[in-house]
Amino acid sequence: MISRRGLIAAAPAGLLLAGCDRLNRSAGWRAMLESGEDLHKGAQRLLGGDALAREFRPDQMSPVFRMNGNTSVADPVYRAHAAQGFAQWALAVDGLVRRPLRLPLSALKAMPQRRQITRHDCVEGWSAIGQWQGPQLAGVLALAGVLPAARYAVFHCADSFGTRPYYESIDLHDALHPQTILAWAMNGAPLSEGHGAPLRLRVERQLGYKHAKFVMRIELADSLARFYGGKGGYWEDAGAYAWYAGI
Ligand SMILES: Nc1nc2c(c(=O)[nH]1)N[C@H]1C(S)=C(S)[C@@H](COP(=O)(O)O)O[C@H]1N2
Ligand SMILES: [Mo]
Repeated sequence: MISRRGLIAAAPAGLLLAGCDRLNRSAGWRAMLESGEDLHKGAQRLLGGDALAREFRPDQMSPVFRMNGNTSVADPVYRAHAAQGFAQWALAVDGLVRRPLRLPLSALKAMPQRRQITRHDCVEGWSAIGQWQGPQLAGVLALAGVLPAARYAVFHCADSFGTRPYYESIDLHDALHPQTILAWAMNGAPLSEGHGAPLRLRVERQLGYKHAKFVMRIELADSLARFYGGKGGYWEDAGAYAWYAGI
């Protein structure tokens, strides 16, 4: 179980609490946060004692951060949202959760924010240092109330290669890591489409392909077997890269 106090205590320096007061004034949100009782005990233990990826100073940020993989999305539903600046868009959080959620960008922005300057390492042999901002995935999962049977968070993306949608997955250990965030901003501005607007995963201790862009839906699951090729991600199913891409 993750209490709200536990979440904040576990968050390293740099966590921005600006959005917190506003959130606290809303009784509904507060009740949801305080009833984040559902995350199982093992998860809380992991949240506390895990190594952090290195963080960098602003002057170390790369002047150019390359875009890779899909840099635009053809899906008509996505295009309609993009045309409205994602004002009507909402992230779905469902599967093995007590309270399926639909979180608009405004709600994600109103949650406590984490801002981190990290190095992105692509398996193709390039790296870039950039700043990312968004709520911790742990906070979003606490709102939804992860059921004890859940073992993985599966990220469904809006883009595809041919007919195969991009998707990724991580286990709860990484999902609850303090540097695992749902970034809506990069280098101080809302995400560009190329970098994954409106929302992308940052899972800082794994390689680039795990950092799902264009995230539309997060599904909690007990197994990866029933998703697409069953290996937990687009590149994993293609036999190209491993599911666990720790660096
Ligand atoms: N939805 C989606 N996410 C994705 C990809 C993609 O093609 N589609 N490419 C991955 C790869 S291989 C990398 S290196 C990074 C690139 O992120 P960037 O374009 O912001 O540099 O996104 C990852 N996430
Ligand atoms: Mo990559």
